[in-house]
Amino acid sequence: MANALRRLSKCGVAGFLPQVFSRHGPRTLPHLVCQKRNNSTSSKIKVDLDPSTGVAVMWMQSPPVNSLNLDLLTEFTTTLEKLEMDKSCRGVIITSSLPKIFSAGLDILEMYQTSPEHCGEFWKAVQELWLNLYGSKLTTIAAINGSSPAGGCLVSISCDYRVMADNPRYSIGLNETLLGIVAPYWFKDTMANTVGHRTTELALALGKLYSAPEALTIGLVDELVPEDQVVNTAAQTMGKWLAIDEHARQVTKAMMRKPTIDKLLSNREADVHNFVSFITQASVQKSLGMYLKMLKNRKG
Ligand code: CO8
Repeated sequence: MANALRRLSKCGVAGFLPQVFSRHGPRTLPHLVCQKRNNSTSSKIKVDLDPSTGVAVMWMQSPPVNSLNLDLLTEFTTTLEKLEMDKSCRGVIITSSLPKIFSAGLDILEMYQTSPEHCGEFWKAVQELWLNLYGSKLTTIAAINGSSPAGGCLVSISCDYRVMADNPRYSIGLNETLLGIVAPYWFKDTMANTVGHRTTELALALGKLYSAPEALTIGLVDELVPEDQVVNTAAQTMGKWLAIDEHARQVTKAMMRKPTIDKLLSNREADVHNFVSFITQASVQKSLGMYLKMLKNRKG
């Protein structure tokens, strides 16, 4: 289990990393990334860390649609873990370097006509990403600069705050039922923790993809801004979050999220088993095949 997660998961309502606050102290972040350090470029994620503000920007850059395949999932988790351990980093903005797309969600090809062993490995990587992101002690903000269905929505709602491009063509939601599959309970829990039970029930049952304005109305995102201001607005918002007492914020986050995280932690293997036996069913594979075909036909 990742260090970051252990820290947040074990965090009670007292005594969580008091030195973090005293080391950094509250401060504001007026503007994004002017002096960058420790920047690294890997194949699917680019990281810009500004030590003067303590803010890193993670740019997903996996064309054509940032679909979360095993490589991207693994790199995402590793990158986040490194930032968690970097004492100069206090907040992460997650965004996309691709036009019009935040992330197309889980890569369907990882679940379609692959072996049960591969599906299991893939699902563990999905769990790992969520556990690390939802449980991160860092402040996390999604700068959603394009469409964000299914797993893309999960990444977004696992962050502390969401800024989305004000474009009705961009959509976000957990649309799993449209693929003939079922969002796992921890996807559902994360959504319910964000928008409430009844809205989640409707959203999941109907596989609803909300346009950006609709997403704002139901509280699925927190703020809409013009497309070219999404990352900068996220950075300004980050400044407000980083001005809060670090220890108090982290303990509060742990208090809100720990029960949801613990539910999966105590049940990980069964969750992998359930996923593999569900996704490898002939009827589910047929639905995925039809959905992939529909995506291709839509082009023509
Ligand atoms: N996985 C794999 N390939 C994808 C995916 C994906 N999620 N999304 C798009 N692609 C492929 C397309 O098939 C296409 O391939 P090709 O070029 O070979 O024809 C290519 O990416 C480009 O796609 P588009 O032409 O559709 O690109 P657009 O810019 O027109 O549209 C969208 C981008 C809006 C993202 C659109 O591609 C889309 O709607 N994609 C599908 C999104 C989706 O429904 N994702 C759900 C994934 S499932 C998930 O995340 C949670 C699963 C939980 C499982 C639980 C089971 C128990």
